[in-house]
Amino acid sequence: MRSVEKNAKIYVAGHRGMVGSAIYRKLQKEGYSNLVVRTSAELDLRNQQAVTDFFEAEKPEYVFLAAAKVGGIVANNTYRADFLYENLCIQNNVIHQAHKNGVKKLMFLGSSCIYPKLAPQPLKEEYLLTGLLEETNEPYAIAKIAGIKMADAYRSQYNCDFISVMPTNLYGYNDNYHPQNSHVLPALIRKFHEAKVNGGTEVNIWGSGTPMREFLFADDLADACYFLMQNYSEAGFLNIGTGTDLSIKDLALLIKEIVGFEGTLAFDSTKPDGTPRKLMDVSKLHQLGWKHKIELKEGIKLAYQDFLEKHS
Ligand code: GFB
Repeated sequence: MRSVEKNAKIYVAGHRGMVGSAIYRKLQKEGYSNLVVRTSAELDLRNQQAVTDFFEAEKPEYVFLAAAKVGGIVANNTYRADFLYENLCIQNNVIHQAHKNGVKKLMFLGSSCIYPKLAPQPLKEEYLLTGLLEETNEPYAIAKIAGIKMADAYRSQYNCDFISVMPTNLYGYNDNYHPQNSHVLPALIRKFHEAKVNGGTEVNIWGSGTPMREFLFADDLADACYFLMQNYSEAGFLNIGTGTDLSIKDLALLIKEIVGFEGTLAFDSTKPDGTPRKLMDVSKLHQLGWKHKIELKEGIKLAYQDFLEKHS
């Protein structure tokens, strides 16, 4: 970050996840040498005392809070209590200790699911809390909204420079390919690949295929986070996305083509569609001077290559 000397102590919470590892790689590439990381086995961020001890010992100057319990629509709808409890614990502990230990700047990462299910599209930041949330991920959304409000409350009461960013649906290196708990894009990469190599003739797509989704490559998100840590210090939050979306059916056809599967698609109406659309308005981000670089087709090819290297 321009205003930060290269040996500033920066803590990346969640550095093993898809987002945290992308941020960690970006900071290393930019020449930051004093990076602090802990695996979840080394530091359970749900444990208040453990987080207190960690911050008192390490005294990081900057924090990227990319650690969270995350998952796709079925995971969110299945583990509703876990998504609420664990994410509230993590962000309460990290944000509070960042304040108590004089962290200069903290970035909280949320998600586009914080918006009302039927808000006007594209989603502007001011639409937050103007309507009912999407039922399948309401616990996670409530936790992330609480994180935004907590960062703002610490800015108001303690003058903390804590910022929040809301990425759209993400994919990329180190994604989660779990058959039930993953997000749609990695799930379809895995399904089409396994059908191709196993001689399958049909791939099951959850829902109707009609919902629209926007997808941002995680390395682009990391670049945006690096940019905003230098150029954004306000209450509220900023959308981070590409500003374009496509239907789940069209996404499936694109992944089918890239993977080289020649069978057919079947749509499983027993699975939820979730919110019909959640396209983000990224004009504020563009006005600040940042725009994504990796387009969807190229990104899917990169993600598929990463999948092949790690899972086959
Ligand atoms: O990515 P996804 O799980 O989450 O699902 P959301 C997006 C759409 O893809 C839904 C459909 O309409 C799914 O029914 N879909 C089709 C599939 N086939 C599949 C499949 O094999 N796996 C999955 N997972 N979906 C999440 C929120 O919502 O978005 C999280 O639940 C988070 O909290 C995340 O906010 C970014 O985009 O619907």
